[in-house]
Amino acid sequence: MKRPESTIGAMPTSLCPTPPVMAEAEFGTATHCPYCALQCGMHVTSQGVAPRDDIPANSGGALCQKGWTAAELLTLPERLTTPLLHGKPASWDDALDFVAGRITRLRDRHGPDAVAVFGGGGLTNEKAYLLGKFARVALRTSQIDYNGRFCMSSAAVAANRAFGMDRGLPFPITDIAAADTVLIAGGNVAETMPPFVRHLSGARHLIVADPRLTATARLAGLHLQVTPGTDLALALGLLHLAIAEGHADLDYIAARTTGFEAVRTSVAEWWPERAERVTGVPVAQMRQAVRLLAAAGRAVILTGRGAEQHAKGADTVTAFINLALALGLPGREGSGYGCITGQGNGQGGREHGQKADQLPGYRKIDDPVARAHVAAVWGIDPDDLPGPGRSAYELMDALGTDGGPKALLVFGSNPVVSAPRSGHVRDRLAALDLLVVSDIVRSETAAMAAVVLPTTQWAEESGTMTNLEGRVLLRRQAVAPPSGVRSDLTILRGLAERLGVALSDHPRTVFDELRRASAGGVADYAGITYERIAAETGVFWPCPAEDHPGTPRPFLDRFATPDGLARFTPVEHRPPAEDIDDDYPIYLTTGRVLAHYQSGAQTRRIAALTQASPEMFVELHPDLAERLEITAGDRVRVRSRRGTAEAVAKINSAIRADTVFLPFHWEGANRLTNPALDPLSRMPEFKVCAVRLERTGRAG
Ligand SMILES: Nc1nc2c(c(=O)[nH]1)N[C@H]1C(S)=C(S)[C@@H](COP(=O)(O)OP(=O)(O)OC[C@H]3O[C@@H](n4cnc5c(=O)[nH]c(N)nc54)[C@H](O)[C@@H]3O)O[C@H]1N2
Ligand SMILES: Nc1nc2c(c(=O)[nH]1)N[C@H]1C(S)=C(S)[C@@H](COP(=O)(O)OP(=O)(O)OC[C@H]3O[C@@H](n4cnc5c(=O)[nH]c(N)nc54)[C@H](O)[C@@H]3O)O[C@H]1N2
Ligand code: SF4
Ligand SMILES: [Mo]
Repeated sequence: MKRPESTIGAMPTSLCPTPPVMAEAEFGTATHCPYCALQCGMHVTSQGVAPRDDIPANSGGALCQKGWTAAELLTLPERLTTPLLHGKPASWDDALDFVAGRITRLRDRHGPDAVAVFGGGGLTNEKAYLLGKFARVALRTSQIDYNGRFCMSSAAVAANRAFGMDRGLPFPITDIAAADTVLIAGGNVAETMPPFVRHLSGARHLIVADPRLTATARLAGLHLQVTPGTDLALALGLLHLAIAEGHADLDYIAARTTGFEAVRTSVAEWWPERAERVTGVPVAQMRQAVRLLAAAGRAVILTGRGAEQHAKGADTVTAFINLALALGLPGREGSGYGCITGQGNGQGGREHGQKADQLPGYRKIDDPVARAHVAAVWGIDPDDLPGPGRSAYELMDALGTDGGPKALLVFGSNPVVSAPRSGHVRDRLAALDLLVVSDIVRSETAAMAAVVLPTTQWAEESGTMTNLEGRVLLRRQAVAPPSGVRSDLTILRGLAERLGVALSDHPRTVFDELRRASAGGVADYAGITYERIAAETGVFWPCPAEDHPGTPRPFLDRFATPDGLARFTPVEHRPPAEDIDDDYPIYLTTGRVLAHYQSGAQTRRIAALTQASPEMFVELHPDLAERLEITAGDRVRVRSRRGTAEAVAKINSAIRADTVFLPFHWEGANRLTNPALDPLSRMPEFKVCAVRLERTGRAG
């Protein structure tokens, strides 16, 4: 059971290649990776990138394959450098005049909600903030949401409900190294954040819940091979066992929480055999997991998208938080619950107002006090602030319909590939009067747009990013952008100007305004300055004043609820929105591979990464393959009630025999996925639906 130190101490070389040798003098400007929420520190040099060793997330100089090849993004031959109007090169004035003219006409005819905005968790805090302000003040629309709805929303709901605050990791990532036991439910960090594995190296016991024996699960002493969509039952079963075996920390529960009795009653019927029947995880393994968590001096429970991207994701995360609270973990140094935030600015991107129901500082848009504060910073009447709008998929679903938006402006997302039931999303985008996309390349979504606006990217501009720990970082400009492109901030300023509203496009000015807008909110950035971030290698929010040290561990003394107590909430298991049946007898789950990022718009254009992972594959178990007479390399059609996808068969006993896996980095996987939404978070059920498979071509 106890893992030998050596299995996790060293990073497998395939996950983290050796750095190229680079002389000190050649180091360019210190910045951060363009991709995930680990936000590894890197230098951009004339020869590529080199890791920084002052950033704790990747201290010791780790980068993954995507990070090592990131400099190629700066010289992509397919880089957009001129605006496109109906597919033809146009001047900036012509493109922006056209967009503003169309917006004005649509607004006059149908009202301000005829124009919608879709943002992204990869945008800097400055961009996310300005996008929200642009929507509410310049467009006066309520119709804004972003791709974080597809990513972080279920964990956010659960953390807000339990702790009164949603900071992915409410502790520094380095705390994880000191934990005795770490449980990861539905996260594959060895592929999605390889340097994260270094922070697991101190943990003596790693437990991973995943329907696949992933690279991460291989590092674990205990792999709980759950049936897709059953983590809620797993967490209920684990809590039942923890209570039954006397592991509930009653002193902690009395001192720091409220609501335990109702939860205790609700898990009484989740005896382990029942949990085994639903999840497929043997009772003995559940018992072992509970004992390892309970025996640990320090223990950490983490969730990833595997547990969260379900129509019951918010309740699933709540069930894991209930388990953590019963064991007395949150708010104790070195222990706790955390969600592994995904996108580069997945944390900051969900705090400053590009979400349908939110204003800067993680304020609620329907809270009169929040509206008054933000309206004062923006110099408008609170009554002129729109109310909450539609969530991401509901917004996509309404495009071009009666009463739905007629125009959509996309900044930092490629929903044609990444949204659920993407065939339908394509149809809705095609029904728009106006689609505008700001991007660095002609993504699948940009290819549908009437207007494409070429923008600057990461190392070509400065801005702040908040990493998965809630540490606000400075991503500095390291190179000059190609001529012809404009930053998203300048694009927003240009459009707002044409609509009669003045906005600044200077990152630091925008950040200073964000600080004021966030002051007094849950995510309070008031005391954070570019100078402090540079001097302190990042500042943890909340940080209400310039002489405040920032808050690495916000829950040590009290939780962010009105009474300071964490809330237990009883939750109930239910089956997936679409279960398997005779017509569609196999579970489909989706996720990521090491070499590609998200919709693949960036990484599919990098030679080393497409070489490592050239095409869409479907992973299936040898028993299932034999039954379907499929052999490795065959071409396979995967079909759900919503569409079909073609893929190459990859046969692998690491996956459950009732489940197949598709990466979503190519257009296809999401034609199949089910847009059933979580009632609380509006997160779609990316991680489970029912499919059938047929062979369409032989290998070779
Ligand atoms: N290489 C790479 N890294 C990335 C990204 C990327 O696109 N590529 N994206 C970044 C972003 S935005 C995010 S959100 C993170 C995501 O990071 P992760 O959450 O680690 O990524 P996923 O591959 O989506 O899902 C993790 C695992 O969930 C498992 N899973 C599927 N269904 C279930 C289920 O029902 N229950 C359980 N317990 N597990 C299940 C899958 O088999 C998969 O191994 O990664 C970030 N890092
Ligand atoms: N089936 C399935 N679907 C999923 C998921 C899953 O696990 N399974 N995961 C979901 C998750 S967690 C996420 S986060 C989403 C992500 O999916 P998307 O929202 O599609 O994310 P990206 O592919 O990162 O899209 C970013 C786009 O913005 C461009 N870009 C990069 N930098 C900038 C910039 O500074 N400004 C502008 N304007 N553009 C820029 C990139 O070139 C790219 O085209 O996918 C979701 N979809
Ligand atoms: S782990 Fe994430 S932040 Fe670090 S190099 Fe890889 S993609 Fe970049
Ligand atoms: Mo994500």
